[in-house]
Amino acid sequence: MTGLFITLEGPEGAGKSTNREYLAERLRERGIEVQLTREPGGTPLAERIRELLLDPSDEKMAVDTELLLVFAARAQHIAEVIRPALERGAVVLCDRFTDATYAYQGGGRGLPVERIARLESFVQGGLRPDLTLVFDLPVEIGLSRAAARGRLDRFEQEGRGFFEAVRNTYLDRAHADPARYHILDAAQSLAEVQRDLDKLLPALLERLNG
Ligand code: Z5A
Repeated sequence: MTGLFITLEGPEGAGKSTNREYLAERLRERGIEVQLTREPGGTPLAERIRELLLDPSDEKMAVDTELLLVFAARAQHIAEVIRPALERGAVVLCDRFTDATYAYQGGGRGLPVERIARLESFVQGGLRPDLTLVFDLPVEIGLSRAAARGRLDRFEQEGRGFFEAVRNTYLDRAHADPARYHILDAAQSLAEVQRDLDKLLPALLERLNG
């Protein structure tokens, strides 16, 4: 595959969606094809699974059900969107991917890492992001940005300890593999975050061409 697979990760309200659009613009103005997408979701079927995952319902979802739904959506997304885009040579900018599973179902829910890793191999084969941007910020700032949007989804209703575990899992994974991850300080102003993204662009373009 000749494209570049970039994922954007981080806790709630970290600015992933906002900065995904910004990065897409910077790449498109250079004539590069960009596939914008997100997880859970990215295809009509996977978006229906997303609704199941986010909708707060009276029936408590078992953690393994949650894990399997996340990977069911991912299998569809990879087959229909991610692999075809990479085969065309596009840059795929994906708002969350499997690092979110390690952070939320692993760190947040406490599922064993090995269970997640087995599903990762089964569903993805060798597919891994080329680069993962981790938008890091203190939990209380992210939660206040999310709360400003109104109705909270099923994950956003979790307590502070859950989100601390999510954040720590992202940071641990990023520190363990600095070649793949780049941590951005998402507590800065949007202009400052985007200035940091601008600094990353030359290296991204080099990887795409190289
Ligand atoms: N999930 C999971 O459990 N397991 C998995 O494997 C996957 C996902 C893939 C849906 O994700 C949920 O799915 C997620 C984890 C779970 N849990 N939750 N909740 P999502 O990505 O759709 O949900 P989200 O993280 O809540 O998205 P978000 O809150 O929209 O965050 P964001 O995309 O990072 O932020 P944003 O929309 O760009 O910005 C939020 C607001 O902050 C907005 O008003 C911006 O204008 C503002 N903003 C952004 N940056 C700044 C700065 N720097 N300063 C000030 N204000 C800012």
